[in-house]
Amino acid sequence: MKEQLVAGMGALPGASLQKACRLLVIFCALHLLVTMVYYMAGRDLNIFQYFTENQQSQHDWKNASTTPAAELLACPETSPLLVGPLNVEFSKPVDLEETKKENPAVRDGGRHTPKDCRALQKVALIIPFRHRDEHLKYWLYYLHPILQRQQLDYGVYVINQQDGEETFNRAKLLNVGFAEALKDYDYDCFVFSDVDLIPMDDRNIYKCYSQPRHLSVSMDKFGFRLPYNQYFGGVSALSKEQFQKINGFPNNYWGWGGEDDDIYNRITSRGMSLSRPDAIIGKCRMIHHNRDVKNEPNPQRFDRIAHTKETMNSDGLNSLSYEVVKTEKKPLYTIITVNIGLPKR
Ligand code: UDH
Ligand code: NGS
Repeated sequence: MKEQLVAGMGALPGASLQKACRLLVIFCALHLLVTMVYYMAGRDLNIFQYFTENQQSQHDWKNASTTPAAELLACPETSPLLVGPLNVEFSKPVDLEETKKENPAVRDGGRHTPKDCRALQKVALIIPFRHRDEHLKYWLYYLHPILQRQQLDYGVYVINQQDGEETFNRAKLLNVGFAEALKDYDYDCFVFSDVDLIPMDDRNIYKCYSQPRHLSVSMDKFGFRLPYNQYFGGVSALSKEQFQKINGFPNNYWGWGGEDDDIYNRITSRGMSLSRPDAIIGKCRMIHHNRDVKNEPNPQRFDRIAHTKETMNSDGLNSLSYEVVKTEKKPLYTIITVNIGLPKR
């Protein structure tokens, strides 16, 4: 009895000691785990952001050492660099060497990639062009800073219709721009801009949306509103898929007018609609000029836009033919001079 009592009294403290030790070990393990988690988080927050923000994190992570660009976080949906309304005027002439100095991050050929984040879109800017050097200077002067603040991975392509007797053909030049830009880089978005249109607000983002985008919705020459609801002229943006879905733009609008209405018809006949900024963000200025020679109003335009549905399947990207005469990578843009032929008689 005495022995039992002694044994019993001795067993009690031993068991609680064991229990206490076990608790201590668990506590230490937990402490170690928590410390490690905080240490990792403090050392490299990117680990956590990668898994939440980056859907393809596993892929990027694996390739991080070989492709440094993939290590960058995706740029935010809204760039923090935007400033909003801009003062746009055309009184002082532009010196392109100065413009180049003011935009040191723009690479030859007019290419730019944000350095602190991975751009959400790769955008080719396509400008139809002939004999508008002064306008091009203003365009480059105003647009390069805007496009950089918009954090786009972009390139500027001026498609120059070869000098000669041919009538101007805006839409065909834009088709050429699409085809040529894709040979240069894996663009996923195409912004087609007249050379004489400058946005007055950098929140008008030169990128693509889920529907084809009309960007020049509020032009000074139309009293800062649309001239008509279906208007799609000036500046527009289509993703590669949207552009291919409509078989590109028409090739057979020679001279002024109607090609933008044809493009509108193509978009709606393929079940798409237009996306647009509001009339404040969409404000833009046009550089005033006289009518160009060899770009007289096209008398066939009304007949053509009445038949877009029938013609669009055989006139467009799938019937595009041209000859590149010269490609030059200038410090702020790539200029591609092309022979686009003559209207069919
Ligand atoms: N373009 C050229 N060179 C030309 C013709 C057109 O570069 O010879 C390009 C240029 O990018 C221009 C775009 O094509 O911005 C559209 O040209 P457009 O002539 O259709 O358009 P815009 O609305 O002029 O600029 C229409 C005639 C304006 C007459 C004004 C009279 N006051
Ligand atoms: C329409 C033209 C469009 C042109 C728009 C604005 O009448 O191509 O005017 O022109 N459509 C036809 O002629 C069928 S503008 O005032 O900018 O010269 O874009």
